[in-house]
Amino acid sequence: MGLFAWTVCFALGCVTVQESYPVSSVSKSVCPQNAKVAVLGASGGIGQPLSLLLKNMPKVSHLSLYDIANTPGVAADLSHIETRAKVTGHQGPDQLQDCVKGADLVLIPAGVPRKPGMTRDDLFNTNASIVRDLVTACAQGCPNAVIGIITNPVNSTVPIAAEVLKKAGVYDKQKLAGVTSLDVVRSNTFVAEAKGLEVAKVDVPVIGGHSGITIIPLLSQANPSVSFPEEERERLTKRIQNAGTEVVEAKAGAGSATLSMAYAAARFADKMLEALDGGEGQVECAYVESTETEAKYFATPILLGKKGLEKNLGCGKLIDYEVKLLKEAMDELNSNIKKGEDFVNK
Ligand SMILES: NC(=O)c1ccc[n+]([C@@H]2O[C@H](COP(=O)([O-])OP(=O)(O)OC[C@H]3O[C@@H](n4cnc5c(N)ncnc54)[C@H](O)[C@@H]3O)[C@@H](O)[C@H]2O)c1
Ligand SMILES: *[C@@H]1O[C@H](CO)[C@@H](O)[C@H](O)[C@H]1NC(C)=O
Ligand SMILES: CC(=O)N[C@H]1CO[C@H](CO)[C@@H](O)[C@@H]1O
Repeated sequence: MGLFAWTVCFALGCVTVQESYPVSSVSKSVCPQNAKVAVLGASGGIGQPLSLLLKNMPKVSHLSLYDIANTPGVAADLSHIETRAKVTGHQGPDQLQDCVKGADLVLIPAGVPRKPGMTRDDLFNTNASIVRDLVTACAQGCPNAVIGIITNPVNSTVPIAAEVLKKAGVYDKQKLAGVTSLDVVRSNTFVAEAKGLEVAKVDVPVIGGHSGITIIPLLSQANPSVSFPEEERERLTKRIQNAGTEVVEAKAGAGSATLSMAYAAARFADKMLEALDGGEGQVECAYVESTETEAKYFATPILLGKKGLEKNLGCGKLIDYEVKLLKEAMDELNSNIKKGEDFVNK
């Protein structure tokens, strides 16, 4: 939402209401754009709360939900909420095209959890195949959409999505991202806690990949600037890297991070819709095709714009400790990326 202007949409069009302006500010219409947002995997632990948060966004005019199960129920439930987004539910592969057709933004939290007897490879292949098939549908139905991949392992599912889009001839690196916002959200929360800061004002960039040692929080670049004794910096870094496990253990068999992830994906979506609508200055860390390091995909702060993930803002200046983390992450990251690419091209 613009701070200095807000727009009320009447049946006849948009009216820009101006509030007190700083002298330099330019009048900007923030009439909600008519964004179609699709959630693929909408009935899941992340999909449901994410869909709820999206239903609450003024910019969303059509919330299109897809899953292989329970989508009619989730859609019916959300459709009773008194916000403008029209909600449609689509279930099963026959209805996938309808779901994604013409979408501006697609978020993918679809997956199948580990079942007894599944090997590591089975587990990888299951989500990998799901992402491959869902992105294949996007290539056909919404080739210009921004696609945010949430399904793990993100470090490999993003390269998978890229290969699929390349094969279909519609790949645009400005339109594909692994959603790593949860790493930033957690870093902001933990740093604010540690330093007694107001969390809404804390911003910690997180670079690298999206699991374990590949997650590299740049505490040295936190805004406002904070400093930690070496030991505390290490402890905090490890806590951020392993924060997913904290939730898994606390839930004791009942799942992993879903609510905080839904929040993080909604944060990504909100900034992206604002930027697609012409809003300036939206920056979010995301895992994208990159030339910042030797890893072909890498998360860094990205300036969002009308075309999507427009400008890579890079890693900034790292302190020695962060350089060390980066070195440790590189082999792992490179092999994850290759595994994703090989999966599509084998
Ligand atoms: N990026 C992140 O930071 C982050 C954080 C937490 C979890 N995750 C990942 O997000 C994914 C979803 O997690 P969850 O807890 O919501 O899982 P979940 O199992 O609760 O939900 C997954 C949903 O996907 C659906 N699904 C399965 N196959 C499908 C298909 N072919 N097409 C469409 N939908 C399909 C299922 O029916 C289910 O509703 C997982 O891969 C998880 O590891 C990512
Ligand atoms: C695949 O997604 C499920 C959630 O549906 C998740 O539990 C599982 O860990 C994911 N697999 C991998 C390899 O990350
Ligand atoms: C660091 C890390 O956990 N990386 C994961 C990235 O993805 C691969 C699959 O390609 C996983 O096996 C890794 O665990």
